[in-house]
Amino acid sequence: MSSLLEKIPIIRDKALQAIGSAETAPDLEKIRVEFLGTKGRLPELTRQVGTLPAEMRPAAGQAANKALKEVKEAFLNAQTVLNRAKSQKSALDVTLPGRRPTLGHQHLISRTMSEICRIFEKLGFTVVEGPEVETDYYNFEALNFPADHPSRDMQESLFVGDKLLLRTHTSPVQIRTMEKQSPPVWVVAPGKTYRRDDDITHSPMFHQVEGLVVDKGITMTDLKGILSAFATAFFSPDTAIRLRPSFFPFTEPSAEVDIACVLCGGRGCRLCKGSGWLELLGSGMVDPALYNFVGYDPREISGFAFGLGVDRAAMLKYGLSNIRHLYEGDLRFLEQF
Ligand code: FA5
Repeated sequence: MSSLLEKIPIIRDKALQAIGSAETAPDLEKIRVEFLGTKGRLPELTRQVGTLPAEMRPAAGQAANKALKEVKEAFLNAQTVLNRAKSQKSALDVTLPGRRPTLGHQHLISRTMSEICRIFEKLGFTVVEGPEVETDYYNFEALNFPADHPSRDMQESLFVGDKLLLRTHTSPVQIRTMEKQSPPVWVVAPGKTYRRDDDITHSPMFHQVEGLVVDKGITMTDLKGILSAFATAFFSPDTAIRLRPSFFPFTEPSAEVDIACVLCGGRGCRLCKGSGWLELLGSGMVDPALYNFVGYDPREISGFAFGLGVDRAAMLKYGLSNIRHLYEGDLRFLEQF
């Protein structure tokens, strides 16, 4: 009995010392097998307790169980410490190649929109905004659209409620701005617009920049001068523009504005279908009927407005053949810009 009771702390101390000096997981495993394994030294002592006379067993059994428990705990602690050290070591492996953070950049549309606004800001315009969900009043009625105009039809515009629709153009911002401020007005309004359109040059959601100038003595010459200054700043210094008669319910007279073809410079090519010109935007002199809606006096002021397709401008500037490239989110395409 006495020799077993003496042996238990000796073996326990040996085990604890070995565990304390183990530096690697394999070392620790060897120690576990030697002291705690099925045929290990501590379970062997526990078995020997059974061979003792009955009166000696309780004290020896308690000592053996206590030693076994202490060694198991020390083993588990050492295992945790070694595992932590291993994972920290791999996290700090300075020889591994670094991970470069992927740097994003502005989408081509956002960049084009900002660039257009910056050019007009330099020409004295202020940037304003309006809602994308618009009322029939601002999108049509106050812009002089007749009640039976096809764009008021569900088939043409995207209605979201009774007399509530996704704006089909940025022109409602003209009315909202004139309601809020008196002349002189020199504003551009960038934003998203929506139509039931879908082909290689038309998208159901696209972007426009609206321009509105209302001031004393504004004429069509000012319209042409401003848009010409824009075209040379945005495309290239020798870009020519031309005005073609057109119709919009809210401008009179109205004009589509074309730029000289960005590919052939006006000589005629595949892109401009031989005409030498590419359509860029709609524009015109503000129809005096609009001034009635906002309380301006047409005898004192006059104005012009224009609506520029941002997607179209980006396509022309960067030679894109399909508007869908702008919306597919393909990084191979987007990263070129
Ligand atoms: C208008 O939207 C008028 N509000 C523009 C205007 C404003 C005229 C102020 C007069 C005064 P239009 O429907 O032509 O006009 O559109 C203007 C431009 O938006 C087009 O030249 C084209 O560049 C672009 N655009 C029109 N529909 C789409 C579409 N579905 N996808 C991409 N771009 C489009």
